[in-house]
Amino acid sequence: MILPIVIISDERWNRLSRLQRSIVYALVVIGATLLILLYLSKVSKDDVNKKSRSALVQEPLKNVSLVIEPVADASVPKKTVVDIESNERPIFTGPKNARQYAVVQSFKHAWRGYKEHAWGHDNLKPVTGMAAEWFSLGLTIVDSLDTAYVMGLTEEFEEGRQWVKNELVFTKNKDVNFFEVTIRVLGGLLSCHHFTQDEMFLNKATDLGDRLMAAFSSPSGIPYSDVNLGARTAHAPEWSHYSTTAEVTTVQLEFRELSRASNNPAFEDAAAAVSEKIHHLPKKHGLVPIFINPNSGHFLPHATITLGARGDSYYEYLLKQWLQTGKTINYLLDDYLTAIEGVRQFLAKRSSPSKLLFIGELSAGSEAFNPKMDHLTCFLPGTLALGHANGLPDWHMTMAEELMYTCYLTYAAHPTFLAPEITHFNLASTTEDMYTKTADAHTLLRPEFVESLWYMYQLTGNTTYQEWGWQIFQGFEKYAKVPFGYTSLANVKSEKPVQRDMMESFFLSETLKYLYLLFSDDRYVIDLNKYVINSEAHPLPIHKN
Ligand code: DMJ
Repeated sequence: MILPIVIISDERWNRLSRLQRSIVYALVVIGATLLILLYLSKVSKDDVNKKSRSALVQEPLKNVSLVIEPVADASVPKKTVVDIESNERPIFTGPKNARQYAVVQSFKHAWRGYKEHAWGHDNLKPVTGMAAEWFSLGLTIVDSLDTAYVMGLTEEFEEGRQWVKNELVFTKNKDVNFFEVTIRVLGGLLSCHHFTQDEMFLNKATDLGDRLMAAFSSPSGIPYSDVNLGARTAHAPEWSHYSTTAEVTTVQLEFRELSRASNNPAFEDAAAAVSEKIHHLPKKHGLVPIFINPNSGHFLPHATITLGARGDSYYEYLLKQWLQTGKTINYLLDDYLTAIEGVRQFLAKRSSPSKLLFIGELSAGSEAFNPKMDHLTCFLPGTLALGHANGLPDWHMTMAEELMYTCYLTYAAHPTFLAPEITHFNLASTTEDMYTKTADAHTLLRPEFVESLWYMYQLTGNTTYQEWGWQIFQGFEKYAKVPFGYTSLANVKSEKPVQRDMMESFFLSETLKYLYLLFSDDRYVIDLNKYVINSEAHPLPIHKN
């Protein structure tokens, strides 16, 4: 429309009559107006399109609250969880305060004793300075190597790394426990690989994973308990036809991570099939008997139901697998929510006279309630708090806080400030809420209580949990520290407990790692939005799916 002005020269323009010039002006004005109208109509159309697109995108957000309820449809969108990029891996720079420094000194003391007296063997007997063998896999080194890394102990880490690289082999003709080797050795190697990106760790993990796969060769796919790594064969334990429920359901985080890291889905497929199979078995409101037959694929009817020994980490791995896979596998969340409701209905009771909340058991055969709680059960408050932080109901957190306090009292009740292996509760006493039988009064310096303290501290920021951890750490220092390391004790009720002369690998792998993290000023040093921690305290990255 502006053409007339451009192409008409001055001379010709001057020759036009006033009327002709007015017509040209009018044409230009009309053209310009039409152009402006056309432009405006296009902009408003785009705007409408954009608005309707954004309305469509937001539509599924209306269902966000579904996350706290059992979700039946796998297609419901979930909150996105971000894969950890290599440049986002945490950098561990060592202790930052006196308490962390004290824990590092404990780790160094234990490591030095093990190095001098049992290097390359599974365990140290820290009183006599002898070695103890279990699987002949240098268990203490492999299990505690990522703790050295997290504590910033570069010298110890390098010593261990060299041993793994040069000495760790899986070719011995020897039976090992499938679950223990998976959580301690495979889990340890995978954490070290994730943090360092050193392929040597992944190569070792893959070799081990290949050999452990023999466990799945049962008729049902439910793993056998024992694997001969050298021969690549597997079988049930000598004393039974059954596998332990918590054992067969506590390998999935590790096998999945191995698949993701090695690009071989076979590991994840075999382990995930076990969870799926168990998902379809009948249960008591989500609660499972502690034995399962790898031939038939069925639970042992009327076996004990407990969140302690042989049951515990079944529940832990339901939640953690759901988190590891970016909240995309809905039946895991369903099973977890149903089970925790089952815990509330059948296992959670209050003691007398103080009404302390505790988790009891249903006895084998009769299913009668037994008011006893293993120290192992003290993993539960941490797991409940983790679920709550990921959108699960508020009463899960209330239960976590109450159980945390009960677990604390199982320590505080004794002159050693250490907890026994098992605590019994009274349901109708007027004087004592809890008591310890002599046969149950030992301690292996287990991690579950300090593990839960760390979860509670990271997820709430409440420093009371740090104070409780510090009190327990004093108990370890005063009663369990011996010249070559830290020893299990026979009786927490005695101020002069008999020393059992055994340092469990989980004391370095888990107990000291959780204490170190608990005392960190930066409570997100290992961020629970980015990591799931396996049952042996080895951090593994969370994936998108
Ligand atoms: C560890 O080996 C693991 O935490 C396992 O799941 C349970 N028992 C010990 C520590 O108590």
